[in-house]
Amino acid sequence: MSVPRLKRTGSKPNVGIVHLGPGAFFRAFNAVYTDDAIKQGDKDWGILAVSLRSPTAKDQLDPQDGAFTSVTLGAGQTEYRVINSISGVLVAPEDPEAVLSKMADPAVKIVSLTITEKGYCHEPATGELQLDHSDIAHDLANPEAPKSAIGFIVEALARRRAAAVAPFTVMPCDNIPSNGTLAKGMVLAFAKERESALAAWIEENCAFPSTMVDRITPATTPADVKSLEKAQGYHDPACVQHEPFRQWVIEDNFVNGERPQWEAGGAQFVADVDAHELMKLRCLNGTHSTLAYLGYLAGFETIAETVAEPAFAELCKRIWRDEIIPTVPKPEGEDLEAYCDALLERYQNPSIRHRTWQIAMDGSQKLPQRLLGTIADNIQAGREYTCLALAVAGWIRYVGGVDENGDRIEVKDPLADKLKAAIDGANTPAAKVQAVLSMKEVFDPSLSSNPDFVARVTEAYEGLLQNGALAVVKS
Ligand code: CS2
Repeated sequence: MSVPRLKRTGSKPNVGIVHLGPGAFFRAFNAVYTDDAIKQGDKDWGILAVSLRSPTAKDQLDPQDGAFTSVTLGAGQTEYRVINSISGVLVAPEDPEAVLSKMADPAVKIVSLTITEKGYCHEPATGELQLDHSDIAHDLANPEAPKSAIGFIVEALARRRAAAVAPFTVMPCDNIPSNGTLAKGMVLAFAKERESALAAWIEENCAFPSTMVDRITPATTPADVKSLEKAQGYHDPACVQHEPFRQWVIEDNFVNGERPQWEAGGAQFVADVDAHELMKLRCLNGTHSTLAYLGYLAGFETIAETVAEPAFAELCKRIWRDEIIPTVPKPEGEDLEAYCDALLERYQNPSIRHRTWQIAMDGSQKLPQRLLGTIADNIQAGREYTCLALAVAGWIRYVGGVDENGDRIEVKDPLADKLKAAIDGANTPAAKVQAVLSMKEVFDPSLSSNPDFVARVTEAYEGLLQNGALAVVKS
């Protein structure tokens, strides 16, 4: 017997937000908070979700009128909730004009982003816009049919300016420090290439709040869709599975102060997000990436399986205590030790199957803010960073593309080919490490020329080659 499809009941909220990047994280996070706000009476904050690449989200959500299921996986219990905040989905490459005209619509007040680190088209080590990035070059040549998020934002803002409409707020929700400042820098650099008066108008009138976002959300698998079918009796390929925890800290900086009451879902509005973001990036994402590379190499499929090995749990505790917490200024209202204790429990949640391979993706874009800044701070303060150096070595070992059994690793990274060529082109372990560390896209020269840093990463890399990740972490 075929299972019926999930279908929206009730009307769609009016669109007030265009969101770029309608993946699992957005659905488990922004869409849920916005649903909370709409339920409290914010009727004009429906979301138009825009995919910049694949039609998958549209294909999944359209037959359901935008409704989907958020599945909360607690350690012992599962909760299901249908989310109704998405009013429509567009696929940008199919019709860029439809996207631009919605973004230019005066009813749209916010453009939010979950486009991953690489979506900002910046150089990870320096934060500069990559003018030679193929999408950026394309969008400068074809401003009315853009491909990149930055190209869409600038063209839509140009149209609003021409029509004497106030700009929207640009709200990035990716794991990058000061993500509002970064997005602003990319938008202004791109706009300047087009017209300096446009850049000046954006600078004067637009707002780019920084945000800290947090909810562990593995990619949805066919097995997840099946188990939802079993539990709820309907088919919903757009469903998302996530942990109970969620935290959203937002800089309260919106054009004309217009925004939904995301407080309804527990969002915190603060004057300065940076300390919260630093805590989250270094404590959570820093250890996540460490566990992803070393855990994958040790043969573990998920984070929960990795930290079930006591040596990996101990590695996390040690790295937090000795190498991360000392570098993090305490954000208001947080207790760093308690935060990290809670993190380990979140990682241990056996219901969350977060693959080490998924987190290992795009390391070249993630390392600077997750690990390298922490290492640089420790070097400056004369502190330990042995475990962080091991994490960097784990990444270099991983992007070499061959695992400890000699099998191929499917490395997903914009710099994958370059990394592999650097590693394969060198003969000794030390030369391989040196070849990767000299990649300026990732490593600031002040770090990669530090002899102590080079020596520690090399030593750790040699240890991984000789003994394997599990033995190294256990030692
Ligand atoms: C993870 C994050 O995939 C990754 O790189 O570290 O997506 C992580 O799960 C989230 O930042 C948690 O909020």
